[in-house]
Amino acid sequence: MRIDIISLFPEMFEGFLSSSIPLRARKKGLLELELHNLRDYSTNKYKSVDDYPYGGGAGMVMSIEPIDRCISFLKSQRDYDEVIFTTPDAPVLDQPAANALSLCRNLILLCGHYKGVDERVREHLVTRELSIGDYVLSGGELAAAVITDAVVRLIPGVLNDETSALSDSFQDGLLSPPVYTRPPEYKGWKVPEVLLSGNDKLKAEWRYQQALSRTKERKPRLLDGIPDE
Ligand code: 6GU
Repeated sequence: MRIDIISLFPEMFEGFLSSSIPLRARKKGLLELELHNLRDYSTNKYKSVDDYPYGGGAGMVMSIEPIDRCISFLKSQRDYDEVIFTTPDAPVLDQPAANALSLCRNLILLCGHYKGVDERVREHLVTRELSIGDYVLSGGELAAAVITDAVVRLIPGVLNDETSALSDSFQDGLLSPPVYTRPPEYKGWKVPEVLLSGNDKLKAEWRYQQALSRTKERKPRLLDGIPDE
């Protein structure tokens, strides 16, 4: 997969990209990730990328021209499955959406900023909009990093067996059951007896029941599509 991130603050991605799963994916040759500084696509001498809003109101608006120039350049190099704009007024990323995006070959992530972007960008250049939750961040960069992480870890071969995405919370529509490791007792706090037994069937059943009751208690919405036991 190739992901092109267009941002006013590409340096915000450095820490994220030099560690963690995306780095692993890049080293394995499963991910190509390129950052593009929007300022490089500005044509005026001040390298400005924003302007005052028509009709007034607070804050600056990201201009269409540098964004169009950047996206057009990228599109001249290859076809893209989606041009995604990160903005808090969009549908919230969920696991099914991450699963679907992980099947794409080429993605553009455009990070929103200031009071927003000229609406014509959303109308004509963007194919999809995503938020990561109902709160406001200072910019779309952290959201783009979250989306990238959620998607990249699903690319086949990025994770190894132990960390396989197939056993994630949400992936089978259930939260993960609680987990324990040695010692079996610490300060009198005990690991559930059933997990210390040799009975694999019983242990699997326990894990499933825990996953189910956890989901019912904490995120019942996830059970909407799943028939009762
Ligand atoms: Cl995508 N952008 C911003 N600025 N804030 C957010 C967000 C995105 N998602 C949640 N909050």
